[in-house]
Formats: sequence, structure tokens, C-alpha cells
Amino acid sequence: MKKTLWTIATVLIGAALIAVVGLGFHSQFYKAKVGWTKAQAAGTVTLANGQVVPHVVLKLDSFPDSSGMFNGVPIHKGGNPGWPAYGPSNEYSIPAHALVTVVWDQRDSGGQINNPYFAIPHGTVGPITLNGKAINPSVGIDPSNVGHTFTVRAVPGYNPNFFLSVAAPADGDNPDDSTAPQVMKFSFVSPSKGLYAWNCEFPCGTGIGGFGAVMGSYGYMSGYLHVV
Ligand SMILES: [Cu+2]
Repeated sequence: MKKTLWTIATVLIGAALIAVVGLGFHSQFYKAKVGWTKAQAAGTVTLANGQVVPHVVLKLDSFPDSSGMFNGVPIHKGGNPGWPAYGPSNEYSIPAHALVTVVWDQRDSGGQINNPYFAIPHGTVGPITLNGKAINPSVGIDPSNVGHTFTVRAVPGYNPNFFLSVAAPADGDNPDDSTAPQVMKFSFVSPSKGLYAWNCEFPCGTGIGGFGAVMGSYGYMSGYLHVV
């Protein structure tokens, strides 16, 4: 009897420890103070194949310092000073099967990207402009002067063929946020409903290949794209 009680106690202590560790990991999951950034409706549009679909506009903002404020809210709640971040949200929502026009204000510095593939847009449709001037979608931006990339894939096991990646140049005015950002404007056709993950493929962190620190901390250079 004593042995049985001891066995039960051991199992309960083990379960409690697992629960505590689990809660610890859960509390590390970053949640932006402003919730999801939703794309704004902008009427309908006719695609090249003649299909009429909803048109929405999604705003992205990237900053050199995650500990700053933007429009009165933290760029990244509790953000590490000196780490860049997308904000004030890192979770975006768009409707399925729509034309999504992204307007991205990029304010961070940058440099040479390790693979020029990510300086070229992938998965976009129609014109791409940088600060109002058209750029060649098959050439993209200068790979020696990349700020960040917005690169989207579905979560594992779902819609493996969807891929979107666009780079925005470094902002020479960094770190003075009061000056004009680099404005990247591009469009893509949104995929089917589901959970997609985005990250930045410019290694703006430290450690091996620059992929440590901010690059490996959820919510700065990564987040979710909810297709609803
Ligand atoms: Cu980045």
C-alpha cells in the first residue's frame, strides 16, 4: 500500500512539473498589445485571368528599435532595445482568394543579404513600386542593401505550394524615425484559408550567420498570417 501511494505521488509530482514547464513556455509566446492587423477592404479588382475578387490593403511597418513607440503603442511590448522589429503587431489577417496590396514602411538599416534569391520578389502579381517608382519584379532590389524581407509560407503540412517573399531596402536615414521610410508596395493573390507563418530572411541578428538573437526570438522578425 505504501509503495502504491509513493508511486502515485511520484506520478503526480512529475505531472505537476510538466505542467509548470508547459506554462512557462506558453507565457513566452509573444502577443502584440494591439492584436492582429487586419487588411482594409478596397473594393473589387479583376485579375489577369478575368476573375473578379475582393481587393484589400495590408499595412506593414518595420523599425530599427523594438523598444520604441508607434502611434502611441509599443512597437514590441517589452522589446529588447537595439533589436529591430515588425510592429505594433506581428500577426496579420487577410481574406482568402483576394488581391492583397501590401504597403510596407521600412525604417531599419541593413546590408548585404546572404542569398540574392531573397532580394528578388517571389509570388507577387502586378506592379511593384519602391517610394512610388516602379521596380522590375524579376530583378527586385539591390542585394547589397537589404533591410528586411517579408517571407510567407504555410505552417507545416498545409498548402506547401504557397510562397511569397519580398525584400525592402535598408533605410539610409536610420535610426532617425522621423524621416521618410522606404515604402515598398506590392500585391499578391491570397491563398486558401489557413494559418501561414511569415519571417524575415535577412539575417539581422547575431551568432551563426546572423540568425541568432532577434532572428530566433518569436515576434520580432516572425509572426503569423491568418488567412480567414
Ligand atoms: Cu529582418
